Amino acid sequence: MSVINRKSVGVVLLSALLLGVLYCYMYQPNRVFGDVGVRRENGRPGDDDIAASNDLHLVAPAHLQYKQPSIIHGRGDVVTVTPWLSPVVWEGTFNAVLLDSIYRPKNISIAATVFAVGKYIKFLKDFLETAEQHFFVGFKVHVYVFTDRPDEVPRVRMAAGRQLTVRPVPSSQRWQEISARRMELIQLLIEEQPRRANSYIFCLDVDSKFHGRWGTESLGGLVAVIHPGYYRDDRSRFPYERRPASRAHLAAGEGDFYYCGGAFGGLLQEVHQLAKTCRANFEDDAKEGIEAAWQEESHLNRYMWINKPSKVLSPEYLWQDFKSRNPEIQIIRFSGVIKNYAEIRPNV
Ligand code: UD2
Repeated sequence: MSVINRKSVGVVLLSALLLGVLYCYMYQPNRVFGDVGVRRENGRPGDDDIAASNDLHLVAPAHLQYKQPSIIHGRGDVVTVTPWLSPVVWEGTFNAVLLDSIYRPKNISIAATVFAVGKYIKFLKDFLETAEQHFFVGFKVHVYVFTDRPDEVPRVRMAAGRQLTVRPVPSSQRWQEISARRMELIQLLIEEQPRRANSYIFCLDVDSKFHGRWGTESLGGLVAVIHPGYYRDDRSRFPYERRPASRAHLAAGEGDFYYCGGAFGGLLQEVHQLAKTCRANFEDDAKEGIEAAWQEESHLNRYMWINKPSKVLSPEYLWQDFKSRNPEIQIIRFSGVIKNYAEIRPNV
């Protein structure tokens, strides 16, 4: 073997050795998941060869004490689980301290979209101020305001870890278009976001105020809110799109609940799928001259009939100020203000 060949073999062997050392260093379990020094009692991913999903794995602090949960006593006046076994969130069904302790170490981030086009800008101040008091307090929140009046966006003091971004959008002469175009803009916003686990988004109506806690209990893959106007009704009375020609249509005997278009959310990837599908169906309907009865709300209801939400929020999460409170509504967390449609909409 020549001197040069010997040198090459030496270099190759040395490189292989270095790569081996590097591989062992990177793939020691505790290093990958970054929990060096954490005791094994919490069973975090990293302690085993197979990692658990960060979202599904709910780790509580070791010494947290809270009221004993009961398996036989609970809310007897409302249904707290759907037929496909997703929780329905009502006051009294969750422990806020426990949930916050579980989610805080996960470094979650919450985006919220809100549209304030035309005269609806006047609702923005109350929306933002009350969100500071009640919406994911103590967590990372990024509010995206879509408006055609960026200069009129109010300055609201936000706590550390919370921020606001204004996105200019064109004005419109039709309220139906403003409401429906939200799906497209939500889809595009999500496509810009970095792909990371534990990022959630909620899409909310601006003509509303927060009155009570809206926090980690609302987190889930795909999250729907029961519309306050129809939750005691038979489904034959739900205002679904009924014309078979529309891609939003639901036939008699179909549909679980009537969900509202004014609040929905979940993990970024789930809401992206929802927004993309509703937008495509809305646009394909439009090409055939059809607009669903309640625009994107109708498409959302069709979507949720096929793609069952993994968490359902009770009407506590979107009430309407003009409605008197029913006995099962122990707290109103978010509620639509009374408005004069003729005065604020661009068309009737
Ligand atoms: C219902 C839904 C709403 C939507 C609509 C059907 C609830 C509580 N509300 O509300 O989400 O599904 O039916 O289209 O479920 N907007 C503007 N400028 C306008 C008009 C609308 O910014 O000129 C935005 C604003 O964010 C508003 C949202 O669109 O909150 C919905 O419009 P709306 O509140 O007039 O619709 P409404 O009350 O019929």
